[in-house]
Amino acid sequence: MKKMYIISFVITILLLSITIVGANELSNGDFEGGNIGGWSTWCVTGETSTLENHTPGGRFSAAPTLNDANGPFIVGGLAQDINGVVAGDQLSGSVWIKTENLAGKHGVEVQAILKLEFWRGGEIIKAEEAGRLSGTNDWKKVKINITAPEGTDLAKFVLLLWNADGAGRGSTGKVFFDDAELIITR
Ligand SMILES: [Ca+2]
Repeated sequence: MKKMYIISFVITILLLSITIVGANELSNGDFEGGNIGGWSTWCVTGETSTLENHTPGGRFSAAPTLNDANGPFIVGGLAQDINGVVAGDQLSGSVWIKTENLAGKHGVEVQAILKLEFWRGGEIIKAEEAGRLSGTNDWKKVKINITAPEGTDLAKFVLLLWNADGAGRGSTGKVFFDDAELIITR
């Protein structure tokens, strides 16, 4: 019996040493705090919305809008810094996005994007995007799977609003983000 315990213990240690899959690295990724606590924002209002028939689940989602319809801001978003990410870490990021008549002025698009950035010494060294939704879309889950590059000292999880044309400033319509998740496997 003792031998069996030892064998199962050794097997458990081996399995743990092969892959360690973490929990969601994001705080308030489902926005069920009824606010955007845990997220930093730039160039957007940070309102949250209560939604009926909410496909991903829960009551609240983030509903940012570019915060100056006539001003110079053509990008904005919500972000979280993820410390402790090192080269070779496997990052799996996802978020649900819904858009309603999301558009820019003068017919240009405003796009809702999931973006993962890797930083070294205060500069972006690698980034990947998914989504790029504009117009009207029902809830859609977008995902990014990516490996942290050499030199990474910080990762950022970004929910981005991006206007395709600087001349078409401002935006109309709505975008909703919900159930943001970042899992790190190392
Ligand atoms: Ca939610």
